[in-house]
Amino acid sequence: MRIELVQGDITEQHVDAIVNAANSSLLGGSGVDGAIHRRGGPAILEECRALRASRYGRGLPPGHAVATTAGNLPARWVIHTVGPVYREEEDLGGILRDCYTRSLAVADELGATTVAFPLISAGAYGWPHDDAIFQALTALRDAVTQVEETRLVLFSGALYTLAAEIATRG
Ligand code: AR6
Repeated sequence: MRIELVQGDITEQHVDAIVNAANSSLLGGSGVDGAIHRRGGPAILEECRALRASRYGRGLPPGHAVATTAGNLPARWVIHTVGPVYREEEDLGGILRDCYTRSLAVADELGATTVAFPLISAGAYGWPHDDAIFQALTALRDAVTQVEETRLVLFSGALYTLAAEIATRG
């Protein structure tokens, strides 16, 4: 699987599936979640509500992933995952890596071969940027999947530069 670093807005990515850094409620929020629902339109929220009613009445747990349509976005699907809230006193890196791995497993079920990820947990959920990038790259490099191309979409130039540095460090 090819891993590309891209600076930009995930809602503009022309890929089979984009991943949303959602919260357990699946009912939207700020950050990348807000942007996806705003640009994707109400179809995504309707499907999220249906998923809550049918399968996730108690919420989607951190580290899990589930797909909906992508509404008006250029992608075909949105894969919603919930990152862990950062806690210095607890190692939750495994749950953060699960977000990437399980999103790719959902992509495999859908038959998606190109997938774009945001930097999960690195905004409202407070994860230190360098470790969020490290965990993302580790999970993507270790993944066993049919997906051919993943893009890690960095929202700012500074995050992109940091990711490029961490990627070359190995
Ligand atoms: N495209 C790409 N990346 C973006 C975009 C965008 N349009 N918008 C923000 N980012 P966050 P989290 C970056 O807070 O930390 C929501 O309210 C952002 O700069 O979106 O997992 C949810 O509902 C940062 O680098 O997600 C949850 O309640 C990264 O995306 C909570 O926030 C993740 O920041 C999830 O928090």
